[in-house]
Amino acid sequence: MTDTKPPLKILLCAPRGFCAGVVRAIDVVEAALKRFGPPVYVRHEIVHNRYVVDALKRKGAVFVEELDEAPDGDAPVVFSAHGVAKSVPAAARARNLIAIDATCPLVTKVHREAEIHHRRGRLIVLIGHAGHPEVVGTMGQLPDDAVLLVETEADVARLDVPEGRELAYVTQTTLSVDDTAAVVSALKTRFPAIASPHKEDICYATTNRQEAVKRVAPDCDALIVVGAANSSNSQRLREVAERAGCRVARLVARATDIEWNEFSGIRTLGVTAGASAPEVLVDEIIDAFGERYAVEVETVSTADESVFFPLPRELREAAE
Ligand code: 2E4
Ligand code: SF4
Repeated sequence: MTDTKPPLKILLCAPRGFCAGVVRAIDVVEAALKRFGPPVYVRHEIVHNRYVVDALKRKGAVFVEELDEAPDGDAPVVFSAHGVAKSVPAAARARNLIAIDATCPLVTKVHREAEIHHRRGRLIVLIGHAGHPEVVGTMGQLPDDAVLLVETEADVARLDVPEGRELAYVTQTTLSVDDTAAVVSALKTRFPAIASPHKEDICYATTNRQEAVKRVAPDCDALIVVGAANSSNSQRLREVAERAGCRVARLVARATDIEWNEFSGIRTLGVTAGASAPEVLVDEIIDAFGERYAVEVETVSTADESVFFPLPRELREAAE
């Protein structure tokens, strides 16, 4: 039988999907389940992906939005990869809860940076998205009046900084590399003495995934980012594709979310995945295209990643 499906070239971005911080955060929940037994409470989605959350729920994890939804007693509470305000571990200590921190070490690095600048008397400018849990956590490292949040260049123009006050900036880890460069440049123009991070706060995984999309997007009729709508880094990948000239750039959680009419007549499709999206969902989406097209997959690699973060000490034995 001849295959009558139209041909489709899939350019598969590499790196894509899980980063070292996400692998560690999921492993923390698994190791806590092993060491303490279910239930293990998790404050906020451990990473922004329903599939991951549902899989952990089946193993005995219980997800809550706030610490006060977790009961008193021996069940541990894990803080999500996005980090938490200082008030959260403080409240856990006050209640004698077993608190386990799955904050990505690269988010914790930003927390410590902000703290050091604050101790040196600097006012902190945080570049990030208002209301995102990582931003709430980073702002919550310091007193309310110690951090000013900016999202755009226009926000920089509106900043109200007391005369003679020293400044430092830090950022959310999952921002658009290009948009952030513009905001940083506006900050440096207005406040030439502002202190910068030693090493960029946008993490290696965010940077590499955006770079790979930039490489493939100009060659694609459409691009799919596998990831959740509440995932900041995944949203940024979709924007990068759109700005790189991709006519159809969509963020898709599962194959059932694909609006097939948007993809009719395409010859080349880019595929990537946000840092919180498991590879099994990438496979699911490629298979769905395979049912409609004669698919040929080519991996386009723009960086090698070998970052690994060990588990928190108290869980290392349980994981072995
Ligand atoms: C922590 C920090 O921050 P974002 O919304 O992109 O989180 P997500 O859970 O989608 O990705 C993992 C992650 C966690 C990224 N940075
Ligand atoms: Fe950590 Fe970066 Fe992954 Fe966020 S995207 S969890 S900061 S490695």
